[in-house]
Amino acid sequence: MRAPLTDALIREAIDNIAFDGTLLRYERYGSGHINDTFAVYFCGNGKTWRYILQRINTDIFTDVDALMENIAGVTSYLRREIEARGGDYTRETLNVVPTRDGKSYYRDTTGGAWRGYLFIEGAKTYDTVKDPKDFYNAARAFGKFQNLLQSYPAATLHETIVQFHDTAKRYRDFEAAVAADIKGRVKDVQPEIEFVRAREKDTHVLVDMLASGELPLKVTHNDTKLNNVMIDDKTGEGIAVIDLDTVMPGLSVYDFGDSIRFGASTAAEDEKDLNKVWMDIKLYEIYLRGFLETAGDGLTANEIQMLPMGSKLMTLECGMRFLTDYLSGDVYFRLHYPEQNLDRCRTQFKLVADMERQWAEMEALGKRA
Ligand code: ADP
Ligand code: GN1
Ligand code: MG
Repeated sequence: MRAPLTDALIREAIDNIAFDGTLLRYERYGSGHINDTFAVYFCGNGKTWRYILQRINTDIFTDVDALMENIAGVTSYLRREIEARGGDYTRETLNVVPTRDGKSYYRDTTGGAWRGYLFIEGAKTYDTVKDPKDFYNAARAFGKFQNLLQSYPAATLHETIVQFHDTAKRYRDFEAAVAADIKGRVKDVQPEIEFVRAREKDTHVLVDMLASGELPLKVTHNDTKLNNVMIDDKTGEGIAVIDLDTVMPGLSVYDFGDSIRFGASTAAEDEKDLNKVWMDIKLYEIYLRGFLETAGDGLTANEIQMLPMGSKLMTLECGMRFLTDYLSGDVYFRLHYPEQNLDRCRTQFKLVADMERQWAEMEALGKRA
């Protein structure tokens, strides 16, 4: 378990990372569910600037050396690619700020692990699609990222979370949580449990295709939500793909699908009013177009055909994970209120049902593309 976050602990981390300038203040930042993220403000010579400081979730990422080795490898590779194209690597990828003794992260006195990043300025992440153009540009950014990573030496990557998107294993974890029922919540979520059980067979489809060689194993991002891509304030382009903790070998169709799960929804991930939650087929079409423009050449016919299934299974898996966490006493995802995981799981299942309703159209869009 991670120690409670105190000002003293945050200050200790700030003091030990080689940030420039005189510290002004820090604040919680962003809406990620996993790490503790802060913006830290500094000044000097009449200017102010900021960095990102993160306490890594070591309950989830237990091998921080392996995790940071991946990040160092991927970011330095991307830096070379960006420089070769005349781009600005300080904005177009993450840049780790080392600790004062030259390491990639700082281990605090409670065992917590902290890292610093250059702050990517002049760009934002979005929690919902406000302008479809942003979603199109996010698609292009994730597609390009996926394409670039195809020449990355996969064998050097550590698996930071084992079987992260093994949907069949996620199903078994869900059944184990139902059987254990440690919080006595099973009785309250029967419709949700039945929803998942009715789709047990689906959870095998893509992992089976991977096992049989019908789908290739690629280096993928594995957490392609809209708020993991920085959209440039001026150009609207997806300038940088961030949150690289889960870059690992995986399925390209899951990277596509996770973006659809989050960004093609008409409502927030924790919307309570399910009448507001739909999968917007127009947003699906827009994302598909952007993704195929940049990643399309590297995709096989089977991958393109399985994009709808990738979308449905990433959404089902995420719903199962929220439900499993709810049944297990909310130990994984950060909560802002008590029943949030239940609300989150319900939106995901509503989206799955809505994808099933629009299945023929989703498939037809892929064929026309
Ligand atoms: P989590 O794993 O908890 O989702 P992220 O790495 O995605 O953590 O960071 C959370 C949020 O912080 C992001 O959605 C983004 O808004 C912001 N963020 C992270 N890194 C940077 C950066 N280098 N520059 C600017 N904003 C960032
Ligand atoms: C987490 O870290 P963040 O908030 O970008 C989670 C994803 C889920 C997502 C659901 C390492 O993503 O797998 O899809 O929440 N990341 C991890 O919103 O588990
Ligand atoms: Mg994130």
